[in-house]
Amino acid sequence: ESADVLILGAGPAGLTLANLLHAAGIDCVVLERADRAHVQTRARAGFLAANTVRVLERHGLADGLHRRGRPHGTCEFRTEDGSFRLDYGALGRHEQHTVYPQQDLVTDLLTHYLDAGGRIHFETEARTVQDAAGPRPTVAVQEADGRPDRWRARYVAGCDGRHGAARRSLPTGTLRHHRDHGVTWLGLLAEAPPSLDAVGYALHPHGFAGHMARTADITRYYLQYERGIPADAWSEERIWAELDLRMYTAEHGPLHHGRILQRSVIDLESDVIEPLRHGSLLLAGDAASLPAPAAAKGANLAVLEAELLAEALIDELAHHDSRALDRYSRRCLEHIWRAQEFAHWMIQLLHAPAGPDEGSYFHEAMRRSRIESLRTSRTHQDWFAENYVGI
Ligand code: RFL
Repeated sequence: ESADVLILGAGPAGLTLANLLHAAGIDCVVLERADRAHVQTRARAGFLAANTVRVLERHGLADGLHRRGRPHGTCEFRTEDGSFRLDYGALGRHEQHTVYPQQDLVTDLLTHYLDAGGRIHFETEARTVQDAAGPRPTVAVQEADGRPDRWRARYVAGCDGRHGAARRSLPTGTLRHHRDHGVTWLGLLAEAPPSLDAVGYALHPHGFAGHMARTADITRYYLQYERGIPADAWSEERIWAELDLRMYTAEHGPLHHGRILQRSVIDLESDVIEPLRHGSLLLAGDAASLPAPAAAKGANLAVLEAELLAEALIDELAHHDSRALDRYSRRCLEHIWRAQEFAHWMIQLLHAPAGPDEGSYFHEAMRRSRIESLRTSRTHQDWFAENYVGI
């Protein structure tokens, strides 16, 4: 079996790419390890940057998020010293987020692609990409029934995330720049309406707590968590008690409590693959770079890179012009490192230092000063807003 472009993975990166290529008449197929129901219900990101919305609008993929997404432009910082709000939508470039659950975006992208006649194989796991150095790469797969198969292509788009086959198939010597920030979060989805009309970032001696709206009935919370402890170690009572404490509800009013629908442990790590192209194999989304979730950049980078990759592949396959493909890695890496730098800054802002600086008065004082600068300096606020929503 064959296609001009084999797309590994049906996440935001793979499905955006698939829609754009298919609309341009490029022969492509998506191979996805999971089944359709799993892909459409995997709750992860929720904050879409203005640029992400513009990309999706440009290609007629934004109907769902226009109907059900909600604009969002405020965050609130709470510390021992009090609280302040930043209307980031009115600062910097005056851009807002659109709150739209990732699984809804993925469902929209998938529906649009299938309605347009796009090809996808679920429950088909890519094992390895072979002969990527040359013009005839192949992908060894395992089908739903366990049968091995092999696909041929001219290009393989590795959009299969951080643990996918594309990364595994990179030649030895490929650079993977990795950083473990030494901080762990317990990520929670609560069956409870949002309790603030803002993204809440709380800095407490017990550690960071975060509040992010998802829908009218669902809220995402994060709690800084001890590394190595299983996700189910804390009872729901303990979780809500910690959230109440760290969000300073005594001063700022109660949180809506509710059932915890989902929990996961997230070690805050970042990495970047360089370069993102190896002959006929091109990486996009989490396969290319994992920005720590502290700055909500992952899904947004995935969509941005998918558009750049689609344009480059269309130039190459429809017009025999390979210049954009040659520039693809360099262009993406500029955005990736910008996002990485901001995520790193956010991690420093939200957490007491981990590792050798743990408990260091010097670092803690710098962190307080950084928060104070953000509270009082319009220039700093503009910079924050530009990076927070920007991509
Ligand atoms: P995905 O979404 O992981 O999709 C990859 C797809 O590839 C499939 N796959 C394979 N298929 C075939 N063969 C194989 N060998 C395969 N291996 C894997 C998988 O089943 C899957 O369907 O990657 P993509 O498209 O690059 O998209 C990246 C985003 O999903 C990710 O960056 C974001 O979710 C990160 N992120 C956030 N990003 C934001 O922009 N805003 C946010 O608010 C935000 N919140 C978050 C997040 C990530 C989180 N997690 C996962 C820690 C919140 C959380 C809790």
